[in-house]
Amino acid sequence: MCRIEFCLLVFSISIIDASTLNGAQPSSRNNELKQFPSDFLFGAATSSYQIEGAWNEGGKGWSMWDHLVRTAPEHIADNTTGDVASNSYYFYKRDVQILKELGVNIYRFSISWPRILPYGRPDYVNREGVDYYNNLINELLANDITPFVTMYHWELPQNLNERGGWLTRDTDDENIIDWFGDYARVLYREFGDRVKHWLTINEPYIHCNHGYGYANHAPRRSSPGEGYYECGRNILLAHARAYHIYKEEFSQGGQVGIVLSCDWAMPSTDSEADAQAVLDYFDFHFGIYMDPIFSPQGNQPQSLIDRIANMSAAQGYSESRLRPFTEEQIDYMRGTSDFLALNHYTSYIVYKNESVNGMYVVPSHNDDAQIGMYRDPSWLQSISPWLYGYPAGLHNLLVYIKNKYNSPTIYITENGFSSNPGLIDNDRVTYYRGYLNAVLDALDDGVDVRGYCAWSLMDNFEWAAGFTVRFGLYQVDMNDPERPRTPRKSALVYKEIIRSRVIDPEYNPDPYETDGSYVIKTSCVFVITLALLNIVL
Ligand code: PNW
Repeated sequence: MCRIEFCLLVFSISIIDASTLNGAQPSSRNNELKQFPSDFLFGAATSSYQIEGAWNEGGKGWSMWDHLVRTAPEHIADNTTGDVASNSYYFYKRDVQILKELGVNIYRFSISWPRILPYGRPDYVNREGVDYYNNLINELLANDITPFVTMYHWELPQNLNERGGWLTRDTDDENIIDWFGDYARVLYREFGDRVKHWLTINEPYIHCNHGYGYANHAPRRSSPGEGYYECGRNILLAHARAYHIYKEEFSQGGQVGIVLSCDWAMPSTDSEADAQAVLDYFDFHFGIYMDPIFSPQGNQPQSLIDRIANMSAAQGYSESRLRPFTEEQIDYMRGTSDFLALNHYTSYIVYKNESVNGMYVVPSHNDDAQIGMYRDPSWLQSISPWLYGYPAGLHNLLVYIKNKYNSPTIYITENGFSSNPGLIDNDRVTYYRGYLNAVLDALDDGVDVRGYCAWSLMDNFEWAAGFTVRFGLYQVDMNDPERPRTPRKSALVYKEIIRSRVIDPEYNPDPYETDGSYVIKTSCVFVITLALLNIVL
């Protein structure tokens, strides 16, 4: 009996501990009583390859990610694929239910290019793919949820990848700018009567850096000093093409924007060199994409153009590795975004580091930027090596964008934190509270930020990290064919913030209370443990 009581005690202490933990509330100001405006839009985000599954069903063609996971499976941390993922192709109604449960106003999802155009080109449209997104969009609208639709979240049709993809040249007869424009036209035609918020391309920096610079993502090219810039150049022109097609060929009354990622950077010391490193950080990560679209003069920052030209000349190139835009192209890109869709996750401390030179065998954009970066170990650390929480960084970034770019309309389209599986995700709760506080600070400072999407609605295929890293407000059991979605503590906290429009640091929900299966599972474990103990002892 005594043994059983001891076991019971240990067991109940562990439950109490887990459910009463409450994260600290980092906030630069006291926002506890402050409310989000009634028209501020809350949402959650996902992307097609990361959640849909049905990789070769419903008439879908191959994307370059389908190709990567079958030709280089060892490159994915746990050798997994997005073949099934959260299986949203079949369970999209359940996705809409959980969005409804959360009470969000908007859902940001992406359309898989090869699900609509299996071979990439519009001469063959896959009606089953169109039906899938029609069903999803209609289900969202029936539930009062506004779709924010990303046209391209890294799923280039493999067919177009093999024809040069993001490395084709705008002067080629066949090029990605035309291909992307033609694809965008199909999307406006099929869905534009109901979709009024279009996001053209997700994160040129991350896509080009990982896909064409350092070979971490599809199509795994290693060309950090040339291919990286070519990819970005094409993305800017392709985005502008999609924008012009919408404005010139359609009158659907919606808006079109681009999704840019930007983290915050602060100087390591108060030296002039480190102040320069901060300027360089923003030029090389953000200005390179932001200025051509959002600055009044257009084009990429002159400081960046000069730096890369000088570095290229010193390396023996006859022309800059950053190919210049023509005057016509500069005009074509300027002003082509009705809002900025901003993805933000983390911050860096940066310092001038000219000796990056030599770290890489070939020239690279990191080498061109001449900066070193690190984090303060006291920042909230996730399980992704690149992701540390520092909420003031978001506040600072939003104010920086307002001041530098004449106060564009901003939607935060991604912000989130990674963890291991488990429903008690106190660090994620701390992260979201901190970052939403930062948004309140920015609203106070007059930043025109109109909405916020948590990344992610649910666990999904985290690219080269496979399923080893979880970003979901909802946990997804990747071993269960039904892929049950279960709210984590962070989902319940986010839901309450959306409902009350206030961040209550005391609110401490218990996710297990909402999931009866936990009680059954833990009771079983308990009974089995007792039985085993009785046998052994
Ligand atoms: C974004 N970084 O990528 C993507 O849009 C999502 O598909 C992805 O799942 C999510 O963030 C989480 O990773 C990023 O290194 C990848 O700073 C890396 C970084 C930022 C964003």
